[in-house]
Formats: sequence, structure tokens, C-alpha cells
Amino acid sequence: MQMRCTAKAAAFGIFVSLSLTVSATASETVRNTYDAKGRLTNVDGSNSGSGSRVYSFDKADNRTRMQNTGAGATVLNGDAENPAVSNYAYNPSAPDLVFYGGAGIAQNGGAWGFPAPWSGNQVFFIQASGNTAGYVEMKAVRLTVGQRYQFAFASAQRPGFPANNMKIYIDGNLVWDAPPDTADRFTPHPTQSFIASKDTATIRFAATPTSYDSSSAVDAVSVQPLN
Ligand SMILES: [Ca+2]
Repeated sequence: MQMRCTAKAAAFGIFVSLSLTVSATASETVRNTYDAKGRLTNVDGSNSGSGSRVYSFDKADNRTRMQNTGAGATVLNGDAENPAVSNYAYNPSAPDLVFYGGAGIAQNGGAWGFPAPWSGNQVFFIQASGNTAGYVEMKAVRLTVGQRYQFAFASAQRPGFPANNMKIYIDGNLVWDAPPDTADRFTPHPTQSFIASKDTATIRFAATPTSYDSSSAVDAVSVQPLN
């Protein structure tokens, strides 16, 4: 835990701001800032998508407003790290994710034999066999309407199996239609850019149905605003 105090002389008095930095989770630090009266005025998250909350008060010290500022767009659970699975799991119960058919989460070093994850310790897998195919859906949130965005992801083939043509849809619109590049490593890719028409978007990574067993792995799904 880190504590930092600063004091500044102002024209009509002296105010003190106090910042407390605490580890909220293993991957995020949250900094709370208090004013001279001990009121919470700011909450800042370290993750790019966390943004800040700013609290305002009236003269009677009543909290009058909470404003979210600087909260960036993000893909919820887009790194396939939650929940942690043992080896692999088809259709796991996972926060903010929807799985269908032959799809799930695979652990690094597990039976699927995928190369090391692009990020973290787990990846998504989507599998086709018997002319059916699985998919995984995830949500992008905090999009700004009218802003142009681009999704990015990393993909890999399953070693020892034929490549599967992977399709990516954003709110039902096809933005990617190609197999992963290789089976020996993950390769990062951007998708086509798009202009947000609402503040959320659904991203689907789908295998293409095949009569034989073919699979792809996906990791590190992210969204970035473009200028
Ligand atoms: Ca991952």
C-alpha cells in the first residue's frame, strides 16, 4: 500500500488532498483520493478500461454527482482467463461469455496442444466436426457512438489437425474470414474497423462447419479507438 499526501496553499486558504493507493485485485490498482474534509472525491483504476469516478458535493457536503470519466472501451473477459480451468472445459460458465457447441477455454500446456497463449495462461478454442461448429461470443462495452474502433485478437491452429476457417462477426456483420496462420505460435491480427452505433457490441468467433475435426484457438481479444 502506498500513501501520498500533498498540501498546497491557495489564495483563500489551504486545502489538502490525500491519495491512498491499494491493490484491488492481482491485476488492478485503485487509487482513492479524499479532500480535506475526508470526503471521497476520486476513484481511479489502473486498467485501461477502468477509468475514473469523480464525486461532487454541495456547500452542505451532500454528494450531488458521480461522474464516470475516461472509462475506455474494453472487451469483457476477452483474454479467456476467467474462470481458470483445469486442462480444458467445453462451454464453461464464464463471466460475460457465451459458448455454443464445440467451444470453450483451454489451459496452457493442456491436451489441445496449442502453442503458448499470446496473453495469460488460457485461450479460447472453437471446434468444428461432423458438419457442426462452435462459437464463443463476448461483449465490447463503453463504446462511444460515432467513434471508429478496431478489434484485435491473436489466433493459432491446433497442431496435428487441419486448419479451420474462422469467422468473426461484430453485431452479426462479418469482419474476418480466414484460418489461423500457423500451429506453432499465436499470430496477432486487427479486424476491419467499424463505427460504433451503440455503446456495446457483440463479437462472435465462430468455427466453419466441417465434416472432419478442425479447431482454432483465440486469445487476447481487445478493442481500440482509431483516430
Ligand atoms: Ca489469455
